[in-house]
Amino acid sequence: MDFQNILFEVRDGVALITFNRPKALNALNPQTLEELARAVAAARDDDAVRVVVLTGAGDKAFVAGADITELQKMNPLEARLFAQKGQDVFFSLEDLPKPVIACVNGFALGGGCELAMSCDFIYASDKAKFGQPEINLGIIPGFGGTQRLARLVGRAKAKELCMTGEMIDAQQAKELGLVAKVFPHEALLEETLKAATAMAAKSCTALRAIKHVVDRGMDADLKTGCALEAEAFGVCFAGQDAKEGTTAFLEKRKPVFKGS
Ligand code: CO8
Repeated sequence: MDFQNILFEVRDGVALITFNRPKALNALNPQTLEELARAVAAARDDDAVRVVVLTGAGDKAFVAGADITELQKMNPLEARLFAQKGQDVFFSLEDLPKPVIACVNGFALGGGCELAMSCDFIYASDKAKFGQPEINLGIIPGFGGTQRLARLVGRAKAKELCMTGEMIDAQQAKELGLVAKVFPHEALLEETLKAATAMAAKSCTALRAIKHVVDRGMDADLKTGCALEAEAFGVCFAGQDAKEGTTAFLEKRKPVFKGS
């Protein structure tokens, strides 16, 4: 595949997408968003890909936001369309029927924090920093940040972070429920890939069902969410993986999931 701003590789069932503009701290320009959209589609269409990991090249940044050089030139319509484009691409990560892990190796600011929040969960380096500093540029988050941050950390904390532009470290982000696990910086990628590879060996039917039910259920009332769960639970039993998993347990052996 022809990419200039990202790296895309598939190994052991895991697609690793690396934002690769380290000189601009991996800031998202229109071309990078377009390449991300293509990489997500490639991961969706490739049965060999069972889990996706996003990370940033270099030692400093995951993604330091939308590219401010590009933002500075935009008129209102272009800004609106760029925000919509980013939101569409980030929704494609949420809609991907496979787990997506953000491996946050440094700054995750503005659009970078919004990108990480569009993933299923975040593993962070102990050097990572999170924030929505758009307020310091006279603008607001535009790639879903006001909405996803409020859903993840609560309304008041989200408003505080967006209104002050304050950066928080990985440990604070974990305490807020934004980050699932924090690793020593040097171990982050290896630990994330280890977890992703282990997840790739699990039932992709069940993984898909968990993602769908948690995401859709969060937008619904409890009874509707539980109804979705019961329906998806039944769907798991329509395939071979549920039979294999339960039989392997009773036969005291490791299950081999085929993804049905
Ligand atoms: N865009 C473009 N270039 C950037 C960005 C960025 N977001 N962040 C860093 N860079 C560049 C710097 O300009 C610098 O380039 P150069 O070497 O050519 O001068 C290089 O990366 C290294 O950066 P610094 O020298 O600033 O490195 P420091 O270690 O001193 O500081 C920081 C690191 C704190 C991360 C600092 O670079 C910074 O504050 N960056 C901007 C962070 C930010 O404000 N992000 C939010 C951007 S707005 C956004 O994301 C909105 C999303 C929704 C858009 C909706 C569409 C309209």
